[in-house]
Amino acid sequence: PARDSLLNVCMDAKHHKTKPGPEGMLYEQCAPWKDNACCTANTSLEAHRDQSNLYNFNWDHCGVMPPRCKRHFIQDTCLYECSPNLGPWIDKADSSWRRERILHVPLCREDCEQWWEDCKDYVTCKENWHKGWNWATGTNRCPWGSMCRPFSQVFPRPKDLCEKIWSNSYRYSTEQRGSGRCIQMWFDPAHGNPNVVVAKYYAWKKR
Ligand code: FOL
Repeated sequence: PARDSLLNVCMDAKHHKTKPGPEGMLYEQCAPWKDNACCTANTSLEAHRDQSNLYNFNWDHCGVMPPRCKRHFIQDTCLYECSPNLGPWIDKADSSWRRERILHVPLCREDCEQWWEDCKDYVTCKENWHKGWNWATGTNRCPWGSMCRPFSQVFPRPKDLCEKIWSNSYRYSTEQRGSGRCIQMWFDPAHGNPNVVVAKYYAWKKR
């Protein structure tokens, strides 16, 4: 595809807008994207709720997820739903709930490592959180026969967490925050969105 078609775009998925644009207000952790976003204000609010109506996903499937861990999942949801800078990694998805997905987005090492550090004492029963849950009650519960184990066992290294949890949405990048070579889940919008230049770099590098 033309390289420009990889920039400033939204994936064709469950809650994404068709095109990015400004949103007057985005909720808390999603606010960094408010000047140009693929999410609506309502999606940004739902991203902060337990059992949100986005995917009816229950973070607390093995007991209550501590807030310092949950904030990373909220931030991941904000990036996934709101970022207009993931175009170089949009891929076809063969699933019932979205036509496109992201694949191998190079996540900055510090963002991945902090996510793992803050979640390593929490527990889960699954390595891939996209598939294989028991949805009989309307929300995801651990499938029969799976056991709740510490994150540090299910995901021995930060790379395992970031890559495996959402079916390779992310690739663990050894590049650092601020390098312009990796996508940041966390950023201070006072200095603009650092992922704009990262998308440009990979749009020219790819294909
Ligand atoms: N964050 C990132 N970075 N990438 C993502 O792809 C992503 N996806 C979600 C949330 N954050 C993300 C969406 N999460 C199901 C489970 C999780 C989910 C969306 C949907 C679900 O319904 N799973 C069914 C299978 C459905 C199907 O594939 O048709 C299951 O078997 O559990």
